[in-house]
Amino acid sequence: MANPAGELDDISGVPFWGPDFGQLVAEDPEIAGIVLSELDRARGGLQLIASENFTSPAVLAALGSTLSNKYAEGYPGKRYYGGCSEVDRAENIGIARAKELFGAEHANLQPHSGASANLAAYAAFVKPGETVLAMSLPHGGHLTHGSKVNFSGRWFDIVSYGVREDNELIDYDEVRSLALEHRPRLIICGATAYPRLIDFEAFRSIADESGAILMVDAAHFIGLVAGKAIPSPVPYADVVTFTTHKVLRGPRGGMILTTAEHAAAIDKAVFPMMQGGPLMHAVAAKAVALKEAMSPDYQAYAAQVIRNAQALSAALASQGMRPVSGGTDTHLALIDLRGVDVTGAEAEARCDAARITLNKNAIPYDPQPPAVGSGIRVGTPSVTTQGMGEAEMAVVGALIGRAVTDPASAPAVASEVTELVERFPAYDRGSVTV
Ligand code: DSN
Repeated sequence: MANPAGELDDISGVPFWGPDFGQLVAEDPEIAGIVLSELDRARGGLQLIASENFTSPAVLAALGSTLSNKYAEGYPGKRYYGGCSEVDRAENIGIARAKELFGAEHANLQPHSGASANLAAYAAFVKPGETVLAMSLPHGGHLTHGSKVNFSGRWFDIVSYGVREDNELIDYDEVRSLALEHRPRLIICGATAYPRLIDFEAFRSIADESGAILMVDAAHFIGLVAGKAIPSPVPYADVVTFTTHKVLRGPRGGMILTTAEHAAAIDKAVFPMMQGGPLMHAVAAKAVALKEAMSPDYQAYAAQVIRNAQALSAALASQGMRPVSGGTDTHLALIDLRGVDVTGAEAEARCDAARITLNKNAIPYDPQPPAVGSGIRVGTPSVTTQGMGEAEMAVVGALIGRAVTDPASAPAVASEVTELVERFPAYDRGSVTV
């Protein structure tokens, strides 16, 4: 064996058939060119999509490894294929790290995505036709929380809750009365465009009162939980699903935490009910990200993500762009643009022309159709990874303001964006070489 565990002191001469970008350039220059131009696009502008981040070179190395080749249907020690000794070690390490980091009784690292993790949670707890109570998409929920065009809305009897019109906060009284009226089998909390903390204790008590399983879809904020910057849903939830590529800064993928009581049901739901072979390179990369998230540096990062979102939200508010609910406690702000008479779709396109990437978003009680939207969503995971702080967020807010309200300013704003991102590069020049 060329590289047994513990013999990593001198890896010179150890064959590692990992990423060799030169080979891609030689074999497929078309795709190689796209990889490079995407890197240029991402590095050349401000990335404010709240669900994106810049993952580390170590995570990318695990992702680009030969672990991608291994079939490993099943779980460590109980596989349907031979030759799983090494991937078993990677998955066991990842599971142990997830349990330690989140204080969870059980972890499943195999879901390919957040939607897959959610599908598995439904599969574990709900039968087709049974009732599920979840946050409505137009009020900040997720496609998999009951949208009619998704399996969740097609297969289950969905009852939706939302936010109050006056304060744009989750209406816990409404959640409770809907739960007692409809007696859902499953209650889901968690959102994609809700800037405030969720009261997990209140949801637990509603679930107990109505006899429901409580699922927290923590995809957006689990990285803040990992960094101890916000309270954890783990002590309250029966199951916590999430993606690993948002604030958590891991590879694209999903993960599930659950109690010992539900561990077997969740594992069976992930495999064999809805997935086949796990993506072992992604499982290993998740383990790497979890290790990174255990560091004091990561905790400082998570706290800064929130301070930056608050600074950005305040900077936008000072220009007449209203933060929904008045601000944010998390990594994202939802901004109502009606005060500056610009739609979400217009704002997204105008920012794009100025090298600022963000997304249009519905705001609660939005008069516009979803494809237009009255708002934008901005998030700070990526810019914080680049090292930006509150001072830079004030500048970013001003740049967004100019781009959104004056389309003619796009070239000037773009050149200021370039100057800013060159001072805070995403991936040091040289970390990716041909
Ligand atoms: N699409 C993700 C987001 O942007 O919030 C959620 O899955």
